[in-house]
Amino acid sequence: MNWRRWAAIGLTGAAAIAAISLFPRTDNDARPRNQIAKLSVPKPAEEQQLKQNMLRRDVTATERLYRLDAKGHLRTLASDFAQAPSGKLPNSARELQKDHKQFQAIFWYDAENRQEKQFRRADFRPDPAVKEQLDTYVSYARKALNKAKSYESPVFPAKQPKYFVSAEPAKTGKKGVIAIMDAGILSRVEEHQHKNLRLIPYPKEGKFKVESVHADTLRDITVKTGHDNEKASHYYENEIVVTFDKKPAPQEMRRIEKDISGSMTRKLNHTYIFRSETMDMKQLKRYFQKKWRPKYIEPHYLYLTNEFGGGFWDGGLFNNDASTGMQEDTPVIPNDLLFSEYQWNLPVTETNRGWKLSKGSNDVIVGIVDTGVDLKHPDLQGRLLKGYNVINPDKAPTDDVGHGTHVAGIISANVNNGEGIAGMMWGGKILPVKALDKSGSGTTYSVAQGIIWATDHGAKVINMSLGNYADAQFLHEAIKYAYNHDVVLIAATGNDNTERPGYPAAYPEVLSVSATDFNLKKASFSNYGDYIDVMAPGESIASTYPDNQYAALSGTSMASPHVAALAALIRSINPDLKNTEVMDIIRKNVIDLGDAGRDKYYGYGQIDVYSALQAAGGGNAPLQFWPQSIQRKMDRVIDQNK
Ligand SMILES: [Ca+2]
Ligand SMILES: [Ca+2]
Repeated sequence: MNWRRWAAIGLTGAAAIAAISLFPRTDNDARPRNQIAKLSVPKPAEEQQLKQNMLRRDVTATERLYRLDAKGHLRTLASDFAQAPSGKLPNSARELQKDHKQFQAIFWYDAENRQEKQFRRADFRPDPAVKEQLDTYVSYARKALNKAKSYESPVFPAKQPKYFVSAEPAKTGKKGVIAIMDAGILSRVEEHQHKNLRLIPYPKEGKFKVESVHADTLRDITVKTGHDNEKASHYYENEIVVTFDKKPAPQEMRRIEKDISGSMTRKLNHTYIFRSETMDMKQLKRYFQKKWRPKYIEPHYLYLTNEFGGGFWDGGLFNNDASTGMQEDTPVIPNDLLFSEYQWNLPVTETNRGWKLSKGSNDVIVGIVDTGVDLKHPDLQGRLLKGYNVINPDKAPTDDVGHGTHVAGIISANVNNGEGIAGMMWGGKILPVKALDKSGSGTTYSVAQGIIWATDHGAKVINMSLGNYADAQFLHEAIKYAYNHDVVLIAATGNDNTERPGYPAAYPEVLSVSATDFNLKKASFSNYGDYIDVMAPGESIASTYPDNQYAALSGTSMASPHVAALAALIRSINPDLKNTEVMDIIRKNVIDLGDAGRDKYYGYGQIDVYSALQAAGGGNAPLQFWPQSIQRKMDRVIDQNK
């Protein structure tokens, strides 16, 4: 399997602004907002081209975010510089470099006093060939500061961009701050998206041999191009998942290991993963079926991330100087640097209005089963719990891909801290669970274990921005375990523009999320079908990225965390609601899109945070829930007084 991605995005800032203004909020307006255009499936060559375009847009969008972020930091430094007593340099350059290693060198430049002081990081060692270009751009930056103007160089060298130079003047005099920025994030996003877009058939990075079968028939297939991925489900060739009715005794286990010339690599309750040195999956299956009659047996499937190359959105949303008051009709506008220009996804989901009802409680824990999270990102500080690394339990759940960090930021990047982006929650805690490895893939086992671990460690909501087209019973067992423990489970549907149901999204216990674009239309890559519950924004979503950076990415992976955050906000405003009630509120309080009512392209519609929080109601629970709600409150009071 894999979530093959394609898309044709022709977006402009004007279109994005139009989408917002076309979107007046009128309560009880049940009319559908747009009709689905006829879906067309691109041919493999077109698809490859579309993916390449997406990748370019993704890198462009990230560069824009990156430059804006750098500019914000430099303005703060320039203002410190202007206010510092003469002859004294502020400490802030060194402070900034400590946790933002992309600021390779910072110069305090003062033309009037003919002074310049440089702070270089120890790891800043440009090639001699690049150095000349660097010196030229720094000299342009000085000239700009002499005229009290800003400066930004292009990224260079052109073939493999490593740097750019940026400068901001202090408010007074011919002085200011120049920075040499490391632009390595651009090649990192490009490399990352090459894998995620499957511009290569499948990243053969696993430690073991990977094979593919047709998702429906389990017939062998060979995946040669990105296009072949749609029907394929990948699994480990020499491994098998076996669930016994009764746990094998130690001597039986020894017998199995001898018979298969292999070993049991992992186990969870009655389910075991076996790896053989000599047998392939089919031989293993025959062996276990014949000799041990297990409860069920299936390949050890691989799950991959569901993100897509980004588009880019260009245009201001609203004025940052607007009132930050909390009047009924004024959206809350946080001061996070990238919010106003890039985070189109919050106003269209009515998140800002929703904050008037709840900003999220720290009692609510959201488990993110993914590639881990950048535990040191400044915009996630204070939001992360210790978490767990399923891949390597001795290590912290650090993100070596970027995917999980991006998902975490959408839910709960620090809001109104003047840095980066605003998450959808001001409060709330993230439980990072690393179940996908550095190639962005994980297995039935690792994902199932991640879900169970998160459930056992307090997660009230679990986000799964990952999937596979094969229905794996072992994963379904883990899903049911979490569901029966009152967890709200949210999953991305996949990016193949296909009706084929993906798992875990298509399990009935899971709220499945597809992606909308800037125009509130189904994103061209987004999967669809009768199992879709709701839509959320999934194109060019700005969020946190490893090493204290920000990136714009697209995919149903980016849509899913919007709904996870909404579930957590609902559980903050009304902790008495059961998981089924939370899911119901999310489905019933939406912006209807496409054909009237529930339809297969938009599910119930796009989430509406404000309406959903109103319906969840805290002390004023909606009528349909009040008997249960009152009963549970009474039970709690009785329990407390026992
Ligand atoms: Ca922030
Ligand atoms: Ca509809």
